[in-house]
Amino acid sequence: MATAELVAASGSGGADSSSTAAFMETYGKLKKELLEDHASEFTDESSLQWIDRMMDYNVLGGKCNRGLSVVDSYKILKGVDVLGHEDAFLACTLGWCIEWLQAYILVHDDIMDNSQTRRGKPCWFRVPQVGLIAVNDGIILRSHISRILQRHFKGKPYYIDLIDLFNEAEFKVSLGQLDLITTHDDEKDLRKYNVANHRCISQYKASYYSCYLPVACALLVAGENLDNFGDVKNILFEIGIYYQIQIGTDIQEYKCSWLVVQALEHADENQKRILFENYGKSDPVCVAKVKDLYKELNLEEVFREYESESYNRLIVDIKAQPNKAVQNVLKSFLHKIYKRDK
Ligand code: DMA
Ligand code: MG
Ligand code: MG
Ligand code: MG
Repeated sequence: MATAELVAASGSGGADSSSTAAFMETYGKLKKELLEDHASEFTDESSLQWIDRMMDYNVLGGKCNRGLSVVDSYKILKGVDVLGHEDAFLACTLGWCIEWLQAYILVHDDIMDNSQTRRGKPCWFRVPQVGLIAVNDGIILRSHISRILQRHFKGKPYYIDLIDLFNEAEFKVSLGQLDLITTHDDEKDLRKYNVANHRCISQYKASYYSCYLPVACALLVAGENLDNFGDVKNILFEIGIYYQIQIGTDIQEYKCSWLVVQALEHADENQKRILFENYGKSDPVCVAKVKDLYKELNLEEVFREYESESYNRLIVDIKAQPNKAVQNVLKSFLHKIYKRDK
């Protein structure tokens, strides 16, 4: 299941239609400002049109769960249902910065993975005339974030923290992307895959920018010092690890997925042999053998157990947070991601 579908399936998560409308409106404003900058930088109209189309193609089209989470989290921190105009704009703007970051990450990810489609459309680099210009487009999207932050946050006391945060998020994702190395044909070695490795990769690839970044943005706008929220970071990392499990459909791609590391933990020698022989092959017969083995090992049940244990532990950790508003932010986040039977 793709990331976006997954989160959509997990419920509204608190973003009502009016906050979604305000969020979309903010996109229009941010895009217009960026294009006005570009208009003074370019003499030729076609570059401007390129960037315009490239932004819409890549920044829009997802469910915006990460971005909307900034707004939700900020409302909860402030204890209000409706934000004032200026506050709403700042929260939406940071939400969009995360969506822009995601767009940049995915444009490059699809090239590296040689993927075909993204969010139901051809990957940007597959669009006629785009090709490897998409590498540069990714860099432009990343640079847009700096522009947006500069324009709207430069005077704020937390401006530098925001910049650090986005730099760190970008760096963490690129470290996570190094998992590609272990999928190379001459590097394939299932013995390198284990629970600890998997945790590390999903923390870098997903947790930091998908879970921690939205809440950290909201905390900064609320005037908090992130140094005081180390536990919050750890809690959001745990949520992110769970989140990443549900993203993976990665047998053919030889990914270090939650399922495969659990299979390796639970398999006997014979079952391990089946994994070693069939994992990471595109042949549907091999894929089916891996899936059958997952069933045989009852990984669905292993998952349910992990899910409820991890959920219960998180609830305890969240309740231990001294700040009630922060507890509520974390609970809201937890319930967006964990769609357990209630
Ligand atoms: C891409 O990872 C996502 C990030 C955050 C780097 P992936 O290639 O496993 O995911 P997808 O299947 O969405 O391309
Ligand atoms: Mg990919
Ligand atoms: Mg990838
Ligand atoms: Mg994938």
